[in-house]
Amino acid sequence: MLPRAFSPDDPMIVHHFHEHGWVLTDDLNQSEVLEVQKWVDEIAATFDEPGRILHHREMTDFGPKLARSENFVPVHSGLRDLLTRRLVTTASTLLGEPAVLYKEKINYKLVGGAGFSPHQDAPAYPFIDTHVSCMVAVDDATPENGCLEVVSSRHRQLLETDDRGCIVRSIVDELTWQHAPLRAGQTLWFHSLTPHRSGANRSDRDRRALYPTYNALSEGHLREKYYAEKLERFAAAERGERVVLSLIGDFEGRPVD
Ligand SMILES: O=C(O)CCC(=O)C(=O)O
Repeated sequence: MLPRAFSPDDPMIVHHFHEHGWVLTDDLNQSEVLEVQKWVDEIAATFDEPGRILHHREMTDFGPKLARSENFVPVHSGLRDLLTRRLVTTASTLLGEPAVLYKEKINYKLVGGAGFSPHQDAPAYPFIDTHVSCMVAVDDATPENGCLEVVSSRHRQLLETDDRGCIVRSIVDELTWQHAPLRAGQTLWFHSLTPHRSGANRSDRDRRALYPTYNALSEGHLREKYYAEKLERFAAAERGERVVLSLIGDFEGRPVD
């Protein structure tokens, strides 16, 4: 179990983040959670046009399901406000300098959805050196439905990776993994070198989460460049046994034929 959640304006969050590589904040009240759940439903129902919102699907034991949506901030004012105004304040506090949104995604992990292999995020972030991400729980996240698992205080160096860009097995086995269950509306901020992974959703409840990533404004506004690069690399990628969601091969989901 993770310890207490902080208020986002508690100055202690910086110390906790630097010491452990993650910090938990209480961000949304109950009515805001309901609103964010509605917004996420709206994104899931939005038609994906090339160059606009990107949806990714996976095959589950219950049929094809949505696995991820990204690049939705331009088309949704509520989520734009949450990710580019409200949460950017905490991102700036944690980075120690003004932050700007680099990219955003919803990981749906619907019932039967796959998990993510152990990895650090930094290798998946071209163009930037100073960055922080968070998981905003849209639904309660539990060990049964595939909440994040993190390793504390191992965010100071890049660990050895395999050919998918995930942490090699011998190191994974030595690390101390800790489940990070979240209540809907809580936010887990984590360093881009914090090792993390998650299991499949083996429960009968969906586990949706928002994941914005911020970079230091001093490095520039790179969001459009990131999505252009991602689309180019996706177009060149070969089809394999797993769905490609990221610039590293961390997602364990099966492709939909
Ligand atoms: O949503 C999850 O379960 C894990 C997500 C993750 O690690 C990622 O998207 O890099």
